[in-house]
This record gives sequence, C-alpha cells and structure tokens, in this order.
Amino acid sequence: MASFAKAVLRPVAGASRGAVLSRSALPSAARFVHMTADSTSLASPTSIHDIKPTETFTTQLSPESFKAHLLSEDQLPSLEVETSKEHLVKLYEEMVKMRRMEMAADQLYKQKLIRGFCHLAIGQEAVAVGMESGMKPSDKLITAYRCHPYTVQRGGTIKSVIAELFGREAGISKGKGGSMHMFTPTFFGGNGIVGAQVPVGAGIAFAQQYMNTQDAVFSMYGDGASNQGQVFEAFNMAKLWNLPCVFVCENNKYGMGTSAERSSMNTKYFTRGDVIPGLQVNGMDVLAVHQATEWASKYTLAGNGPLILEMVTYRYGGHSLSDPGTTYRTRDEIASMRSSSDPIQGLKTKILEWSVTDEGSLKKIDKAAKEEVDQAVEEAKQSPEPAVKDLWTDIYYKGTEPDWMRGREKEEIHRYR
Ligand SMILES: Cc1ncc(C[n+]2csc(CCOP(=O)(O)OP(=O)(O)O)c2C)c(N)n1
Ligand SMILES: [Mg+2]
Repeated sequence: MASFAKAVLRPVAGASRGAVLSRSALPSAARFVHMTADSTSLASPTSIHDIKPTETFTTQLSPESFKAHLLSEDQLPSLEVETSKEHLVKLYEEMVKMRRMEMAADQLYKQKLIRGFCHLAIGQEAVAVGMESGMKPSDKLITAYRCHPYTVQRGGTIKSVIAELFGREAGISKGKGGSMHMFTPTFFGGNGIVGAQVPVGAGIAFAQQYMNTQDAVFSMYGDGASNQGQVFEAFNMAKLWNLPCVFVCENNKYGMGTSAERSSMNTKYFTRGDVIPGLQVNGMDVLAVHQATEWASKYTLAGNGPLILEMVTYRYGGHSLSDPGTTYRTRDEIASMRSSSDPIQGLKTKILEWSVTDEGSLKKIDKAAKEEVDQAVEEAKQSPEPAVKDLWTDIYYKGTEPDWMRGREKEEIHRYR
C-alpha cells in the first residue's frame, strides 16, 4: 500500500513545478475574455446628451466580452445592450454601496466588532450587481461564503448584513448566523462548505421545474471549488433532467492562496461541463454581466437545460480578513488590476464620456453611499444581542419542530411542546 502511494505521489517526469508555471505563462488572451471595464461604446443614438433619464438607448459591448463553448453564433447573447441613463446610474450606485459596505466590514473586523470568518468581495462588485440587474426578481440564487453583496442585491439591507456580522438581533438571520449565513426569499445563502451549494442549487432548480415556476436558478461557485466531484455530479443530473440551472463559476483567479493555474488542469471553467454549453464573461464589466445573466435566464427557461457561465473577475483583498493576500501574488498584480480593470471606475468613465450625468452628481452618490453605510453601522451597533431563549428558535420550519431538543449537554433540554 505504502509503495503504491509512493508510486502515485512520485512526480511524473516533466510535470515539475517549472512545467506547471510555464502553463501560466501562456498569453492570457488565449484563455480569457478581456477584463477591461470600460470597453463598451454607444451604439444608437451616438449621442445621448439630450435624452430623458428613463429613455432607452443601445450600447455596444466589446466582442472580447464573451467566449462561448458549444453555443452557435445565433444563440449567443447580443453585444448590443439596451440601457438607460437611470439604469447606468443605478448600477454605479449599487456597486459603490457594495464596496462601501465591504470596506466598512473590513474596518469593523479590524476593530474586533466582527469576529469569526469574514470574506469580502471588493473588486468583484460588477458580478453581484450585474447579475441582479439581469436576473428576474423571482429567479433564485445560491452562492458560497463571499455573500454580502448578493444578500443586499437580493432584497436584504446593508444594516441587516452589518448587524448579522456583529451577531445582533437586527441581523438578517437575527444575529444567529454571522457571515456566510444570510438568506432572503430568493437567495439561498451564504454557504460555508466549499462547493456544497452547487448540488443544492441543482436541487432548487429541480424544485422550480417540478413546481413549474418558470424561474431560473443561478448556482454559484469559485474557481477553487470547481474541481470538486460534487460539482460534476450536479452538472450530470442537471443536464440529464434538463433543469433550469445556470452554474456560475465566479473565477476570481485564486482559491485561498492557490492560483487557478496551480489548481486546475483546465482553467477555461466555462468549458468544463462536457456537453453543457458555457459562456465566459468579462466579470469586470457590469453591462457584460447584466447581458449574459439576462440571456442565461431566458436560455435555460426556454427548455434548453443547464448552462455554465464563467465570470472572470478579481478579488483585491485577501481570501478572508485573516489573509493579507500578498504572499502568493505580487502587489504589482493587484495594483495593475485596480488601475486597469476596476468595475466602478470603468463604469464611471463611460458615464462621464457619454454625459449620462456629471462628476458632481457621481460624487454625491459616493457621499450618500458612505453616509448610508455609516448610518447602517451605527444602527446595527444599537441592536442588542439575541436573547438566550432564541437559541432554540428558527431551527425548524414553523410547525415541524420535534417535541424536545437537546442542547450542548445532556441535561440542557428545550421542550417545544
Ligand atoms: C469542503 C471545504 N473544503 C475546504 C474549505 C476551506 N476553504 C474555504 S474557502 C476555500 C477556497 C475556495 O476558493 P474559490 O472556490 O475559488 O472561492 P473564492 O474564495 O475565491 O471566492 C477553501 C479551500 C471549506 N470551507 N470547505
Ligand atoms: Mg476563487
């Protein structure tokens, strides 16, 4: 047995560290859509100076926004995106709020007001905001632990997220879940076990099909989770049963301290569903994410079965707040992503270039977002901790509780009836 293990573990000739690294030296264009956040142009009309805030107009995404797997040209999402001034400003405002909220969480963690695990999505705002913009409100979403922006986008409030991080009663899970355990009626969490949410998402999609809701399910996971067996089991069942499930790989290039190139034999995550079609999306351009998501919901609900979307994005901070995030990648890499691909800056450039609004109005939005987050933090601080008796509530669906339940010790028993 030991010699078998040794034989298996012995490095194969040629598969040295050098060989692995040389793969990452491939030109990135060969593997990825581009990640610029400001490559969209105005299509029609070519000047929107005089049009009303709610009037629609057409923008043109760069052809480098998408890459397809097993999808013909006529099936792909259009590069022409219908939008309005109001829509663009709303996307900007939401991304700014999400970043402010995450920056506040970072500070509050450092002040020890937030304890435990805390994973932030700074840099990835275009994915959560663009997906919400493209999804139907009744579509369903499930993700992993990097979940704060999704919670707010799917109907939670900033105060309910911050209060949850504090473990206070005003939290979205009444302060009993903390980070990673946040839900809304169309958002199934917030899941701490890497990859576990993928088959759960397929199950939610099965429920939509069974109940004929005409809602799509977006089941999200990371590049790090992508190699798990259960991900492929979920793919298999979803395709076999033609479920309305969109698997979304949020490829932020790292799983903890391991780069995608070091963990995955194939980093084209959109191609890894075998016979399931896939689309790689520039996840730094909120309009590309919006377009791909809206298209994906319609595609899967038209009876075409599951789909894989790969959102190519980047996390600026560490994996969690206990990781400085600079030991496995260079500071230059982070600085270069921030300066060349930032989703908020990218949209801001377009908003100003197209005269959607002026710099002063955007500054007001930035200021209002900061004030909203500051106020949410203050209100969350005022909220009490949950009462001890509430340790026994919200465990079972109302009416399905057992007669009694044991606590941490044998003697600690709570009687429901
Ligand atoms: C089953 C399981 N294995 C390992 C872990 C530890 N772990 C937490 S996050 C993570 C990396 C996941 O990376 P990725 O899927 O790329 O998501 P990201 O953090 O980049 O959003 C690991 C290995 C876990 N939480 N659950
Ligand atoms: Mg990752």
